[in-house]
Amino acid sequence: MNKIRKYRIGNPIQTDAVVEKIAIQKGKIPYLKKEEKSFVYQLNAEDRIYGLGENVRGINKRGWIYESNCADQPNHTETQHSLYGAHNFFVVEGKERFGVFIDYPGKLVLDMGYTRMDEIRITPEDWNLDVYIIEGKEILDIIKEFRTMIGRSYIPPKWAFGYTQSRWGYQSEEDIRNVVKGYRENGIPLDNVCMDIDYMERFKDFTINQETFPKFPEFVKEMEKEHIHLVPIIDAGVKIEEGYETYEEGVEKGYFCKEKDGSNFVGAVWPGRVHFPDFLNSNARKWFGHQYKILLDQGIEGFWNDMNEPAIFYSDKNLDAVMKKIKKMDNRDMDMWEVFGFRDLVNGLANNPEDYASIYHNMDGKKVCHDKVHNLYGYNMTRAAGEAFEELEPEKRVLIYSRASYIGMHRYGGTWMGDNQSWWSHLLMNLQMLPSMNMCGFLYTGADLGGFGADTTEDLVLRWMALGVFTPLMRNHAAIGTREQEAYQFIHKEAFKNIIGIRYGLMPYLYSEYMKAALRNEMLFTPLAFAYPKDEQAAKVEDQLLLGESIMIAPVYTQNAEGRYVYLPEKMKLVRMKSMTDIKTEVLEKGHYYVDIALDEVVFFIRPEKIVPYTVGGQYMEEAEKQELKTLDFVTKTAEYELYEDDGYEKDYENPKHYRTIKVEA
Ligand code: MIG
Repeated sequence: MNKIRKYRIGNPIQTDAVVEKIAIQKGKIPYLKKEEKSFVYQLNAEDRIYGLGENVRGINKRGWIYESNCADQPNHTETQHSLYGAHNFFVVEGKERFGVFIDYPGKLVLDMGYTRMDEIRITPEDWNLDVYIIEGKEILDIIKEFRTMIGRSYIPPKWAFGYTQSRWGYQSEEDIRNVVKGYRENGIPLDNVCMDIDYMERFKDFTINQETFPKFPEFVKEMEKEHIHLVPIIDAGVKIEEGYETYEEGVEKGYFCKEKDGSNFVGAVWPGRVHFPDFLNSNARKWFGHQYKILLDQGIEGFWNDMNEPAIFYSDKNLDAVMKKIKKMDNRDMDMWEVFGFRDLVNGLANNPEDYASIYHNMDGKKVCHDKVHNLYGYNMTRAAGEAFEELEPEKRVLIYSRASYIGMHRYGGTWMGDNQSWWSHLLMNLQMLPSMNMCGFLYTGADLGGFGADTTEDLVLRWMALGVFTPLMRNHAAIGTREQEAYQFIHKEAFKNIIGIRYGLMPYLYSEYMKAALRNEMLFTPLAFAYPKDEQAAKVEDQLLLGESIMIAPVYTQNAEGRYVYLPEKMKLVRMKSMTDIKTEVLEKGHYYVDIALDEVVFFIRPEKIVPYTVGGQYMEEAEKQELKTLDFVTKTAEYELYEDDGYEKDYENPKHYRTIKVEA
C-alpha cells in the first residue's frame, strides 16, 4: 500500500525537495478542506501538531501562527512567526493521524489554532503547489515515510562532531592561536575553530585578509598539527569591486540576480554593495560551488553559509527613495507620528519585502520573481556547495552547514540555529527544535551554545554545554561585543573540561546513532510522545528527548536550579557523569522524580535492555578514537548494540564492514 498520496494544484515551481517518484492523484485531498484562500482542518480538543522544523515555541506546535518565509531574524522571541528555515512538514496526532507536506517555495502561512483554537488554516500566496498526505500506524512511521521520500540526510565528516569554538571577532591568526592555546593549556578538548567574516579581505567571499592571515595555507597546516580544523564562513552577497575575480566573473557570465529590467540587483550587506548569485540557475550554482575550491585548495575542509535568506541591509534603490523622503522631512517641525514614520523608514531598509519582490531569477531559462521562490535561496546556496564538493572531493566528506534552509537542503548540508541570545529560555528552545528539525530531515544541527547575542553567564554556558554534548553540531558561538564565552574564560575550567570531555567519551554512541538515523531515515532526537504513543503522560513532556535507541536526556534549563523534574515512561538506569572516569548509576522505576543535577554534571538515562558504548575520550577526535571501547548498559538478560565505525571521511556508508555488533550479557 502506498501510504503517501500526492496532489497537485496549479503549476508549481519545482523545488527538488522530494526525490522519490510519486504519481499525482486525482480527486479530493483527504483531511484538508480546500476553501478559496486556504486549506482548513478542524481540530479536536486533544489533537496535537508536530513538526515545522526550525521555529519558535514548543514541541507541540499547536496554538500559534507560523509563516514559512526564511528570515534574517535575530530576535527568537515567542512572538515571531518565522526564523531562517521554511519547513512545511507537520503531523497531526489525535482523533486522526496524518502527515502533511506542502511543497511550496513562496510564503506560506500556517495558522495552527491561532485565529481559532480549533482550526488549522494554511494559506499560500497563490495556488501553485504540491500537497503530500502521509498516513501511518504511528507518528514515527509517518515521519519515516516522509524522510524516505525526501532522501537521505547529509552526513558530515566525523571531525565535525568534535567540539567547535567560534566567535565573531577573531581578527587574526594570533587571535585563533590564542583560542587554541586557551583550550589546550587547560586540557579542554577542542577540534574546530570557526572563522567568522573577520578573516576575509573587506568581506569578500573566498578571499583572505593578507595582513591578518599573511600565510594562510601554512596557518591551516599549523592548526592541523594541533588537530584543529578551521571552518570559514561564506556569505551569500558578492562584493561589487573592480578586480575581484568572483565579482567580475559573475557579472561577465550573467550569474547574478536581476532587476526586472535585466540589470544586476544591488543590495548591501557586510561588504557594502553586493550582487546576489542566482543559485536557482544551475549554471550559476555550479559556478559558485566551484569557488569553494579556492579555500579547499588551501587546506580547508569545512564551511558555514551565512546571510542566505538572503539578508539585505538595504538596497541601492530603496536607500535612494528613503533618503529623498528624509530630505523632505528636514527642517520640519515633526509631530510624534512623523517621527515614528521617519524611524520606520530607516528601520524598513533591511530585509524589505518590496526589495525581495523586485529581484528576478533565471531558473534555467525561466524568469521567476524572487517572491515566488524566496524559500529556496539559502537551500540552493548550500546545494551549490554540496554539488561542487561531490565533484571536487569525490573521496571525502566536506563539512557544510547553512543558516537559511528548505526541505531538500537536508541532503546537502546541515544547519545551525542562528542568532539566539544568552537566555535560559533559548536553551529550552534549542532542545525543542531538535526533533522538529529531525522530522524535516535536518540531523546535523545545533544552536550557538552559551547564546549568540547578549552577555552570557558561566552557569548558562555550563548547562547549555550539558545539552550540547548530545547535539551533532556542538558549537560555542557568540556575537562581537558580547562577553567572552570560550570555556577557558570561566572559573570552573575543570567542569568545562569534564563536560566537553564527556562529549568525546560518548562519541562511539553519538556517531553510531547519527549514522544509523541518517542511513535509515530515522529520528535522532525523539519526543517521548512519539516513542511511547500509549502513554498519555509521555505525550505531555516538552523538555526531555530520546537520543537514539538507548538514552533519554533531560537537561537543566533554568537558572539556579539544583536539578529538575523528570518523567520516566519506563524503568530506566540513571547515569550521572562528572567525567568519563567518574560515572555513577542508579536504577529507577517508571514515574516522576526530582533529580538533583549539579552544574558540573551530565545526567542521562539508559532504556531497558539497551547499551551505550563509550571510551575515556580525549583532547580531540583522533585521540579519543584510539581509546579502548567500553559499555554502559541497562541489560538484565542479554542485548546487542550495532556500532557504526568508519574513517570519518569515506562515503561507502552502506558497506556492512562499518557495522560491529556488541553483545552484553547480564
Ligand atoms: O549580520 O558574520 O548568524 O553567526 O556571527 C550578522 C557575523 C552576520 C550572522 C550569523 C552569525 C555571525 C554574524 N552573521
